[in-house]
Amino acid sequence: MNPKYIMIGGFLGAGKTTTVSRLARHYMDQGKKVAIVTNDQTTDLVDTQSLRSQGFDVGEVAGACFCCNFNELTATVEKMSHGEQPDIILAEPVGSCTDLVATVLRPLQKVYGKPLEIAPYGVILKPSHGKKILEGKPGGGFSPKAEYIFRKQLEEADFILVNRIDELSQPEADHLVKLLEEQFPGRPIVRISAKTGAGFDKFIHQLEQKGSHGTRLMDLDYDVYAEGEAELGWLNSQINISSVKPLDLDRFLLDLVSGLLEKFRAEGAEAAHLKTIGLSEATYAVANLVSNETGPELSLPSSAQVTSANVVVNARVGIDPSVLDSQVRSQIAKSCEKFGAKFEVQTLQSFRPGRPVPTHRILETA
Ligand SMILES: Nc1nc2c(ncn2[C@@H]2O[C@H](COP(=O)(O)OP(=O)(O)O)[C@@H](O)[C@H]2O)c(=O)[nH]1
Ligand SMILES: [Mg+2]
Repeated sequence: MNPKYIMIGGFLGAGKTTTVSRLARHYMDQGKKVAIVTNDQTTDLVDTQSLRSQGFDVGEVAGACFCCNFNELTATVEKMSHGEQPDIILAEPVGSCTDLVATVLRPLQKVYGKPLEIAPYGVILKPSHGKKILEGKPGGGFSPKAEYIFRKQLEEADFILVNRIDELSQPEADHLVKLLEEQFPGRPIVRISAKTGAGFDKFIHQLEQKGSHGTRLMDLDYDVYAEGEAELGWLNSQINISSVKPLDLDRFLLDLVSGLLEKFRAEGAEAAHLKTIGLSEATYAVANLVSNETGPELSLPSSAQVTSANVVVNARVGIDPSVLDSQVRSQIAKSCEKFGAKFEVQTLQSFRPGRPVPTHRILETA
């Protein structure tokens, strides 16, 4: 059997990593060999650390998105095979990327020399930003160019996943489904909760559909796409913290995320996704912020008291990267002071994503 390539798309903070983790466990429980590939514009990825901590086999494409670093995607998958092909490859693209059918799925079928089964391409709708963007109301938190990317991601989907139904009322979920049906007709819509697993039976059924998938090619204005991406400040950092007295790792991460949210609000800057992981010996905790409105979430608690930890921060915010840089440095100092900890910034990179220049762009389905 050829390996099955399952790519899960969706905007920053939509729930891709949580979904990939749940799917990986599902396929491993069936005795399948699963390889996960994460992706980011630079190194020090919270997603990689989080998925590895959960015991998965994870390869990383860091430095450019899959579309602009296609050869690295295929090389990473091959490196992970260790002479034995995985049955399932789960790939998570960067949440600000689109045009993935033409730049990843078609090239995997037409350029990559090895046979793969391409699963139907599912894209996750992020309800917090999705509602505002699909309702077309001004002040959705992002500029029209960033909203263009959000919509284009949904347009190229074979099917759409409405995530976080654990938090949505039935009328709220129905409203989102109606907006999607009107604006993106012809794509099956599946309601899921990546957190609880609700709806995953229907979701997995979609992934098992046979036929030709990943072929929904679309027009895309690369100028608008590039400008939309470049409106985001991007920051990845790794910090070591230590304290004499044990500190509560979960509370520390929540304090860091809450403090940063206050700073974003003070600047009128919308968070697309802020994610943090604290790693300490055998334990880890993950805290996230997916929009200014929804507030901080402790996604994976550690319930641990620690005297040292490696903290990784990944932020994608509608703000100048140099401002984001100083906000993160200042909040780290503030949270460490509050918890009586010392810190050392190991790495910190902040920038605006550059113009996407895909390795391949195939605009024919045949
Ligand atoms: N309540 C709830 N939270 C979720 C769900 N899916 C993801 N999240 C949370 O949303 C945040 C971002 O999820 P993540 O998987 O990292 O998103 P990604 O950026 O698309 O990979 C994390 O705090 C997750 O715990 C869900 O179905 N329900
Ligand atoms: Mg992710």
